[in-house]
Amino acid sequence: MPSPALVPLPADVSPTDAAGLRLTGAATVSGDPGAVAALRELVRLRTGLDLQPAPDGGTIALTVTGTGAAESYRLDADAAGIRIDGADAAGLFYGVQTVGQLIVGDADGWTVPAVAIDDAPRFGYRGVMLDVARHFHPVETVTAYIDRAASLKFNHLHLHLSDDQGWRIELRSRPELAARASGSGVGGGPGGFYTREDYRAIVAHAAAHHMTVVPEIDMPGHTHAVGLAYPALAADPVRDAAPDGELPRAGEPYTGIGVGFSSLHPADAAVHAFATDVFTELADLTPGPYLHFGGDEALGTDRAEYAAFVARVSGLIAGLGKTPIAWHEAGAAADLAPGTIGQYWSFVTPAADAADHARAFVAKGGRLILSPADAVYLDMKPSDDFPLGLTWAGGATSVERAYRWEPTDVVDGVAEGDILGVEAPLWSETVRSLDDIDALAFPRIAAAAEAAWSPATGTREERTWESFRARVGTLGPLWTTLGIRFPGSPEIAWTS
Ligand code: TNX
Repeated sequence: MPSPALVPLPADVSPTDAAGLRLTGAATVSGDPGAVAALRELVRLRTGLDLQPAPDGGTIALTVTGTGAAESYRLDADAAGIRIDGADAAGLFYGVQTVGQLIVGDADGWTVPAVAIDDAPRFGYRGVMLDVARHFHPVETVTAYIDRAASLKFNHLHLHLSDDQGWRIELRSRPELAARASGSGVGGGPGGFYTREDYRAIVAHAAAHHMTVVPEIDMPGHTHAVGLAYPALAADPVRDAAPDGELPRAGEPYTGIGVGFSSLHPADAAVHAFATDVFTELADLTPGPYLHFGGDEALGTDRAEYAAFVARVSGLIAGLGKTPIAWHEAGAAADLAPGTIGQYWSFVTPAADAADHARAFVAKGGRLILSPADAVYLDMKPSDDFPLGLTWAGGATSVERAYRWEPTDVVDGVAEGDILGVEAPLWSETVRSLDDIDALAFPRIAAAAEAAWSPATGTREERTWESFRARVGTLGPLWTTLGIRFPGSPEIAWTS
């Protein structure tokens, strides 16, 4: 019996020769109310069938057992029915997502093959990042991306909420940010921001899909927009990295895609008061354990002042009871708060100081989130002729390149236990809509999901590019019914 095609590959799949379940409108579903609702919705979208809820003993029985590894589940399917036992609500939710991928249609209707699956994630942090600063994306786009990511068993949504081009969240303590620094984006345009209620709605939608929101306010660089609201806090633009050659002007919106020219005055008391207000309010709005403070590409900031600044901000966040996260450059700061998480964004083969900076987080009791840009930066073009995306991370990133890397092989001296997880960022310089998001993210987001969830490469027969390529090709019909406008990547043989 061939294994059913699942992405991310489960820890253990045992197909059996027995007949599978014929799924009809007569099937019933019972158990945990949240999981019952999620399964009914998924089956309705995929098949049009309206499964009837039953008090107990349904054809499909969904249970939270309260024992076993976090986020794990056991799934047994045969001709009589399907039983899913989740260790916790998240594990049960992931079992339901697996059912969504198991359903196959033919001329006679819908079937779930007979199978036994024991599944648990490799990493506890499985993230996607959406840049809502370069182009603002409304709440309904963010919630749609949450739905997509959760279906692939991602459990963190990192929101890049501020950058040179705009500030995207309303804060009571600093009202000028939303009022004066949010009205534009790359290429001009209307910009936008989330009200506190919008942000809470995103957090709630994420939580309902077992995802934790990780908000990022990037500093001391990537802060040109702060100067539109609070001119005294921002240094004059110092370095022209804009491809069109135009140096941004202090106090005027920046609509280009250059990086590295902006900085807050890192040693000013007024800047520290600003950072305190911003992260205190963000901590208050955010139930999750992490606050990300950026720290990347502060090319115009004095090195010693940069180190003192990121150390201070990491301590501020730790003092608020949250775990700080920073891009790996912040590893250069000797006094970073112990336990700060580093987000590695160099290549699969580290460039320059990146590996040293990454190891510095581990040396201080922190762990790493791996986002190697030449593998999992979803904003890279998938092929040279693709209309959207960038190419700086070693040229176009094929699906194969997105798949073929192993987390423990990236930074020497960093072991499995030093890795908190894997995150696939989507920067939005060229991304204006949900269609653009789908076009760049899919199908490579599924490769990132497998790096984050599935057993290490080389430990399972099916944990290979050849297997992945075949498995992901079968998800086309499911993705289509979920409304995902994925491009027909020529590297994949799609099932129609
Ligand atoms: C680098 S990755 C950046 C972003 C850009 C991205 C474009 C990182 C920490 N900084 O500012 O949007 O490249 O791919």
